[in-house]
Amino acid sequence: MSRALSRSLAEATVQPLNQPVPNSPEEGRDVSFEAQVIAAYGRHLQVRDATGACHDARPFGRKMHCVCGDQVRCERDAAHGEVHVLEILPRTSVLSRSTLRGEAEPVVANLSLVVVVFAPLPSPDLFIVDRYLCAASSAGLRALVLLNKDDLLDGVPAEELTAGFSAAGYPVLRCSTTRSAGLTPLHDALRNETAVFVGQSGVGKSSLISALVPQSQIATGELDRDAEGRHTTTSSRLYDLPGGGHLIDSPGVRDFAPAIDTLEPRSLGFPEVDRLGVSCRFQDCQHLREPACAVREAAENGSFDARRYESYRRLRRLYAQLREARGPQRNTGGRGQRE
Ligand SMILES: Nc1nc2c(ncn2[C@@H]2O[C@H](COP(=O)(O)OP(=O)(O)OP(=O)(O)O)[C@@H](O)[C@H]2O)c(=O)[nH]1
Ligand SMILES: [Mg+2]
Ligand SMILES: [Zn+2]
Repeated sequence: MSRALSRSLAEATVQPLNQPVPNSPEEGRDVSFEAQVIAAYGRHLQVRDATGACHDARPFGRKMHCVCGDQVRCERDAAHGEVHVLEILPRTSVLSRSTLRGEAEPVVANLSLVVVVFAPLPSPDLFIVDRYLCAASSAGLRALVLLNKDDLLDGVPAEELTAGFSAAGYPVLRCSTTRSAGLTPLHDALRNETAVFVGQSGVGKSSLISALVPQSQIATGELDRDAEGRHTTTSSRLYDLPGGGHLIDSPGVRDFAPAIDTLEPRSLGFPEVDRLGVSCRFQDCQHLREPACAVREAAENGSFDARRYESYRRLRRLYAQLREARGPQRNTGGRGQRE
């Protein structure tokens, strides 16, 4: 087990809900039980059972890919003092990304809301925000855009960064974790949701969760300082939100590509393209160079945010590259095959 994870799992036992199960005679029996994956670092998992007790666990079988939020059926392996995950129960939702080979990889499961966090610092990559929003839409999930560290805007109007997202129809909130500003509307938006915080490394996802879930203070122990002095979360972890709901912290990314098979092939998950595309001359318009393309015209006349349109074009190119990287598919069941 990696140092970071073993430390993070050890720290987790300090939390009130994360008490390890005491040894008991019953423990020797191989009893199957259901639990939720509350931390995932590759194949190292922590699961929480119905009594609230937490166990270190690992998937039984090479092909099983458990993620934070999964509901699973487990069995205690008394001989080795381990808990095995035997089965992932059906997921109500899954946020997925694409690997460089174009294969879908689940990131987090059974959530209701994706919170895409960005900040003035580190220098924001709004294309990453767009692509997370597309992944959320293709997973059938609601999404919220959160501008954190608004204390660092330095005179730049927040709207310059957020207007494209609002125009697309996404709720946008802004806050400063360090100044505890704007946290009440955020708390309200998260109540009774199971929300994942995603975004670039260093935008303040873990800080936000520490602020919203006071008992999670220990989670900052999970953060490693790299050579540049930046904090980095290495495993996804689920926290209980006081007043109802759950928040999942996730490791920051340098880049993100949505899973290509779940992306809606015409709009790639851009709601504006979906809306405007019905007026294109060609039904199979890809909104690039085709004549009488309502999407491109809207971008030219300013009624569709030009940066978001550029983001759509970039994702269209990436989509083609990833499909090529993956090669021909034997199974033609995916939505992406209908193109
Ligand atoms: N100025 C300012 N700094 C903040 C704010 N929120 C977080 N920070 C700082 O930003 C740095 C990174 O915060 P983290 O919470 O570790 O960021 P993260 O998104 O979890 O990063 P990864 O785990 O690498 O993905 C820390 O030094 C925080 O103190 C804020 O609202 N304003
Ligand atoms: Mg973090
Ligand atoms: Zn078009």
